Amino acid sequence: MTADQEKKQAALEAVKYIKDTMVVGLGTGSTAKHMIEAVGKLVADGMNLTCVPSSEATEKLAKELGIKIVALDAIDKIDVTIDGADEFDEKFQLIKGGGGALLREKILAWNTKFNIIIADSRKEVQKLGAFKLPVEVIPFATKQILAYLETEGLQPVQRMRGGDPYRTDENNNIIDIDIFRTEDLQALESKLLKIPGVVETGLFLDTTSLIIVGKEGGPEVKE
Ligand code: ABF
Repeated sequence: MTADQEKKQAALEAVKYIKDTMVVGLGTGSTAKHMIEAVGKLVADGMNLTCVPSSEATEKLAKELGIKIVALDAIDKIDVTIDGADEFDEKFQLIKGGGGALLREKILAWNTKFNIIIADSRKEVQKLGAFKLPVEVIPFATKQILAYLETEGLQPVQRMRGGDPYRTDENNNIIDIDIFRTEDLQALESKLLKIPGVVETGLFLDTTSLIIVGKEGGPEVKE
């Protein structure tokens, strides 16, 4: 199976957890795109869903598919959020944010009762960090944070797009860092969040309820 076929398979398995009248968090990325298209079909078939997008891109796609979208502050709690990931390990620790949406994704996950991650098999790793960890920072502090992270041996690189600094939906910058040699991810998360100007990291260490992985023989549901 191709990675995209695995992504679609995982997405179609995940939407089975969506029930009528639920509030659903919609993730971001190419795997989430398959899920959003499937949610569009549920809505077209008459399911009454209220959805909260994790990015402007997801909001645009959802609206094109006729999905009812509300802002996070319009609801009390999200019933289920389905989102992708860049890497996950056996402890359900994730790296997210390759698509630049980590802040709103983490806010949705924190406000969700049941978080489902959908992924192709290549996302499963023994140890997080082959994929660089995205860290969202405010532009005012970016240069100083880059310098500090360099002294910490994290090999920081500011994410660029078309020759300019990448800007998130919240108009922040992203710095990608190498955490492969880091053993204590909880300690790293705390350390990063203490740096003035750091808004959020792409480490999702304890938010995930279920991981669905697309596989040749059928989706693998990890609980
Ligand atoms: C999103 O899913 C991001 O956090 C993550 O970067 C992305 C994975 O991208 P894809 O599904 O396109 O592989 O939630």
